[in-house]
Amino acid sequence: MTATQSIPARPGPFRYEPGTLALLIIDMQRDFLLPGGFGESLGNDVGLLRTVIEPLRALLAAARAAGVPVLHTREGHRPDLSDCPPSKLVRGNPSQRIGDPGRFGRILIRGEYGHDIVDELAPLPDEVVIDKPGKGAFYATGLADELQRGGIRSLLVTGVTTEVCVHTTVREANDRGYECLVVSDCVGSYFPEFQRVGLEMIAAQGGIFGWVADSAAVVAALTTPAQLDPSPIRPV
Ligand code: TIU
Repeated sequence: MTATQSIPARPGPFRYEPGTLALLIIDMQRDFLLPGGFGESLGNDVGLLRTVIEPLRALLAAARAAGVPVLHTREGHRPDLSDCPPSKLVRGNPSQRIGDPGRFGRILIRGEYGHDIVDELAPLPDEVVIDKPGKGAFYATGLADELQRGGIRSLLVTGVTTEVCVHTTVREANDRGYECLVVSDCVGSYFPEFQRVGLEMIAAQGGIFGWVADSAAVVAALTTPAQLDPSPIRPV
């Protein structure tokens, strides 16, 4: 018998073995969350995304207190843009594209102030930070190796934006056998309708990509002792 934990979720309880769970925080970078960054350069109002910071800060504190490993990602590119496909480079406002000077340094370029994670969610020295050139966190990164090394099978997925980097990452993770719980108030979109539909898509069809629950349900589980459970959870 293994000790398992269960979180009330849609479309049904999300069960996991506590030692195999990690918190994945996608792209909570200044370039997406602060005025003057990449998100705004694409024509977006960054205000909606900022609602994610406080609930995610509380969830991050609970995960750290429970000993749940935390992995952060950052979307961005090398200063010479050699890892940025031309198709990505030419999109958006022609006067403010990836690599151009923005209010917080060159937009979405590694090492620049705007590329880094917002102060409220700053990684601790022992937490993994994955730099990714794409929308998905598995593409051209060491994330799969990190998860395997840590024995991780279940992911609490948070960050921005719901329908772009969160969705792409959840789909990638699902195809690789990871069980993903998307935390509804800890993911954000520039578009309210995409937020709603993005979350519905995850849990539809019996959980086609994963599960959805709010941070209150997740924090409650993280602070409750696991139960001995006779029915095994299918391994990755
Ligand atoms: N534009 C948009 O919604 N998102 C991105 O470009 N990247 C992430 O979602 N991180």
